Amino acid sequence: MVNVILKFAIQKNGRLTASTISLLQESGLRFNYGDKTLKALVEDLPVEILFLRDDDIPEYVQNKVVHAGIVGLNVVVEKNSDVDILKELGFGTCRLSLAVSKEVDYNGIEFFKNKKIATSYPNILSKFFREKNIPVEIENIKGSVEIAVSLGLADAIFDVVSTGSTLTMNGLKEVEVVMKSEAVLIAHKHLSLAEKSILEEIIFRFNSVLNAKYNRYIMLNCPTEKVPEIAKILPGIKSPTVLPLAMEGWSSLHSVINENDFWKVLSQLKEAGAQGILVIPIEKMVI
Ligand code: PRT
Ligand code: ZN
Repeated sequence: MVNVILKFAIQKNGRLTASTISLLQESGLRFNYGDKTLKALVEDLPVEILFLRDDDIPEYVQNKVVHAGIVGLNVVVEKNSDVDILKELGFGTCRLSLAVSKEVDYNGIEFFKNKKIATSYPNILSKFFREKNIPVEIENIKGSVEIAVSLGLADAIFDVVSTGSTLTMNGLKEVEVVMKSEAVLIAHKHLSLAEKSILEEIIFRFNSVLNAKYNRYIMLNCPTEKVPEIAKILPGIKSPTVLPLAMEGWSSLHSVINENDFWKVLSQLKEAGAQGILVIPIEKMVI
């Protein structure tokens, strides 16, 4: 049998690179890389990592130049690539928004009628306005989109926004969010069985890492009679572990909770009689 190697593309040098490499490494995919690395073999899995420009990844995956990869959803949608989007990875989060000069008295999407909008995402933008039946003129420019308005090149811009500080620095304000984006795992639509099984192993590992990242192990003490009430507040993976404490009538309750949910239920837990609450990070979590 021919040895199958899964070709996996990641961004070579950009905003997604560091988080992508951490996810791969936390998932036990070990490989050597440096500034000039273009490809690297993974030690214990039949996987080759290819370091590419993010714009090329969706098309390479579609054409099976590589089997799978990690790239921003915004790039996949803009390129209209015919690939499977398998998983949202929780980093590289941003939005694609319309912004106008902060002096503009903006009062709705009709503002854009017959206006000139500068963007590097012409496809997403033209689809958005086509669906709304609003005619606009799209100026396709690469890079430094934010200065288009102050240069008099356009009336508005459509670009990636994260904190919004670049817009503010350029005298602009965000007026419409058109889409939300984050890094996603994409794959070729027709992988062989062998290629699929390697990819499934990678997805399994990503899930263990990502589940662990957003969950916490929680331990607390409470009067034993309060266990059912507290267990209801903390549903856990299946049901919480309850252990007797040395002090008569008291128990220790252990469970898993999403970090965001923890802050929401903290006061409920205290009201229900929980004490000595400990919240601990989880290294890996296999459900
Ligand atoms: O060289 P290569 O082509 O591989 O990289 P690139 O320059 O095309 O992309 P890169 O590395 O800038 O971004 C890769 C991906 O990161 C994007 O496709 C998005 O999915 C995601 N991402 C997340 C962002 C941002 N956040 C972001 N803030 N991409 C770009 N930006 C830009 C934004 O356009 C603005 O100009 O960063 C600037 C600062 O944003 P604020 O709002 O935080 O000020
Ligand atoms: Zn790019």
